[in-house]
Order: sequence, then structure tokens, then C-alpha cells
Amino acid sequence: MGMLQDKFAAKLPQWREEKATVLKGLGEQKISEVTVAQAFGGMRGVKGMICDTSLVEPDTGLIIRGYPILDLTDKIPEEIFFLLLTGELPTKEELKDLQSEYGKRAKTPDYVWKVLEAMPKDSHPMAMLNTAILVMERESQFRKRYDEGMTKEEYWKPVLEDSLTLLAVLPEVAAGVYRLRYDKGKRIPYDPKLDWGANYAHMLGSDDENFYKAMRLYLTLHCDHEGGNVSAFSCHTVGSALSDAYYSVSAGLNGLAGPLHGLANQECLGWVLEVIEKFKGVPSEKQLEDFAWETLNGGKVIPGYGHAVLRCPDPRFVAFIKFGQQYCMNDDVFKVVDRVYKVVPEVLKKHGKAKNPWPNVDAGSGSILYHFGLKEFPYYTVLFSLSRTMGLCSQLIINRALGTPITRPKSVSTQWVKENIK
Ligand code: HAX
Repeated sequence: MGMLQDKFAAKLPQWREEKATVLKGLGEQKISEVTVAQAFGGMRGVKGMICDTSLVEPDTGLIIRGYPILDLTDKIPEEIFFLLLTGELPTKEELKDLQSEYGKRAKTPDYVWKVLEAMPKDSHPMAMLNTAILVMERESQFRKRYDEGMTKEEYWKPVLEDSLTLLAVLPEVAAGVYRLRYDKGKRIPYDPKLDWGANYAHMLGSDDENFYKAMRLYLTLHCDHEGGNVSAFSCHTVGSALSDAYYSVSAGLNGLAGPLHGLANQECLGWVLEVIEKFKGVPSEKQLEDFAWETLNGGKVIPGYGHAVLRCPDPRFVAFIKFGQQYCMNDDVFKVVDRVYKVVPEVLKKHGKAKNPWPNVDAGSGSILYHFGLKEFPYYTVLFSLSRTMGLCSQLIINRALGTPITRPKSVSTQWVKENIK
């Protein structure tokens, strides 16, 4: 077992005991009530599950295991995965150990490439990524051990095994999807000297040190967003049926591929490029304001703005803006993003519909990637997926370790509401 597994195993008894104590003392208390509007409205705001990896507060945004995300921007993604899973940042030795775990496992099976090469040329990169994850299901240690008959107490161990393998190969798979889908030439092999984020940048095709930095930041910022968002909840639900990590993560990432969730970053950059094309460069604030109204009056949303939970500028967006101000200030696309931030919140406030007029993470991320030459924006959700897999896997492992049962909320019919709610 590696040091990550050891740390997790050491934490587990206290977490199991904590859960038992909370359930014993507070099990019958209410934490939420559900209105008819919430039942019809995507269960928004209903507190109905537990997630300890991260918390999203409306007025502060993402907090990972007690650390506000803006305090973690100097960390690398491997440290973040360790933190999500164990609640502690790794020591230098633990970090090295995790990196060597990844190194040992970073070998994509050949059949994955054959399947991807057989897909139609115009397949969406997210469909390719998810197909790759699903075909790798045959590697699952969880399914093998389950078929052999392991005890419930042991479930988390092969889920962690599967998660480490998945995280180790995903940069190679994702970079392979990019190079295949966009005719970038031969795949670039994994470099054992590089960390997870830099390796991904390297395999995509750039060895610019600043691109390495951008990639580490990107992969850190998108790692998790508590338990109820579409991708986390889908992954959690599928995993609760004891489907293995390949099935569960793929389910979660299929949700991430939706335009109201992870795909928004592709839409967002599209909107910014439309602005630049229309105004033949960076528009004035007034021109931008008019264009924002044009979008809204056309019945469309302004991508990258609004959020189901947040009621403040997303700190992940703030981190990208800070990075962009340091590394991309001469870039027109970044300048527009910066300017949109000055204009659009006021427009949305006047428009009066969106509960949150502030930018979310997707409003900033694309411009940074674009700056470094990653211009195929339908690909952006793949990057998001790589990062989010850390959160999805952490939540899966913890839930199997704590014996969380199968998800099964109760639905009611419209007729039932009419007859029973007075
Ligand atoms: N532009 C225009 N209208 C918006 C808006 C925006 N950016 N955000 C919300 N609204 C509208 C909604 O469409 C809704 O209108 P209707 O009543 O006519 O249906 C109304 O304001 C109330 O919506 P809300 O309660 O504020 O927002 P929701 O919780 O329903 O939805 C969304 C949250 C993020 C889906 C929404 O704000 C949106 O569509 N934003 C644009 C797309 C986007 O940026 N998505 C990425 C979200 C971050 C993420 O998950 N990334 O993975």
C-alpha cells in the first residue's frame, strides 16, 4: 500500500466513529424541508446528502477541507487530491509517493486507442473521453474483488486502486483525445520527470513553463464543488449501486458535458470570440453592455455568469483573473473577459432574473487556455473533467469506506401533490 492509502486507512476509524455518533445523537433531527417548488425545481437548496471533501458557501465559494480555494492556488493537483481524500495536505514524502504511484500506473491500454481511432471524426471530445473511460472498465479491481466476494469494510480499497489508475492514465488519454481529434500528430509520451499537471501540458504538445503553471492552476481549481452538483451527484448515485469507479466517473463526466454545467466554458469562450469578431477587437464598455442586452433579449443566457449556489464572484474565477493579469494581459481575449466582468454583473442585476449576477469559474478559464494556444474550445470540458475526477473519486472512496447506502429519494406525482398538500 502507498502512503495515501495508509493515511486514509489511519483516518477511517475516527470518521466511522464520528458518523456513528452523529447518527446516534442526531439521527432523527431535520436538516431540511422540501417545498413543492423545490420538488418541481431541481431540488435546489434541499439539504439531503453528506459530502466532506468540500463545501460551497453562497458568499465565499469553494472551501476544500476547510481551506478557501484561493489559499490553495500555489499547490499542485496531486496535493489537492491528497487533501480531498484525507483531509490533510501531503508531506513532501507523501507527495513523492503519490507521484510515483501515478508513474507506475500511467500506461493507457492499447485497446483504448483502437476504440478512439474507430470513432467518427466529428465525435465530441467529451464523448471520446467518456468512451475511453468506459472501455477501461475491464481493468476494474473493484469489480474483480466484488465478484470474488470481499467484505463491505474492504470496498474502499479497490475503489481507491481504480481511482489511482484512472487518475494516472487520464492525462495521457485526454491528451491523446486532443491530438487525435484535432490532427495534432503522433501522441507524445508521458514524461516520468514531470508532475501530473505539467505532464498533461507536455502530452498536449507544449513545454512552455507558464503553460505548465496554467495547467496546474486549472486542474487545482476545478477539482471539486461539494456533493450536489450534476457531475458529483450523478457519480455518487451510480457509485451507490456499487458500480465501479469507471462506470461512476463516466456517469459524472457525462453530466459535466452538459451546457449548463461543464460545457459552459466552451460556450463562454464562444461568446467572447463572437464579441471580438463583431467589434473587430476589444469593444468599449458601452458596446459590451449593448451586446449583453442583445444576448439576453434574444432569450439566451450569458455564459459564465450565474450559479445555482454562489451569490458572489466565484473565487476560482478570481484566481484565473489574477493569473491572467500576470501572464496574459496583452491578449485581446483575456482583455474582453476582464472587461465583461466590469459590465455584465450590472446588466444582469438590471435584467433582474439571475439570482447571482456574478461570474462563475467558466467565465475566466477559457481565455487562459486560448492564450496558450489551446484554441479548440469544444475540448475545454475535457480539461475540466480531468480535474473534477479528483473530486468524484474522493467522494466515491469516502462513501464506500463509510458504507453510504444506495441513493433512492422518493418521488411523488403531480396528482399526489394536488391531493395531499393543503
Ligand atoms: N444569463 C441570463 N439569464 C440567466 C443567467 C445568465 N447567465 N443565469 C440565470 N439566468 C436566468 C435563468 O435562466 C432563469 O431564467 P427563467 O426563470 O426564465 O428560467 C433565472 O435567471 C433564474 O435562474 P437562477 O435561479 O439564477 O439560476 P439557476 O440556479 O436556475 O441556474 C445556471 C444556474 C448556472 C444554470 C444559470 O445561471 C445559467 O444558465 N448560467 C449560464 C450558464 C453557465 O455559466 N453555466 C455554468 C455554471 C457553472 C458550472 O456548473 N460549471 O460547471
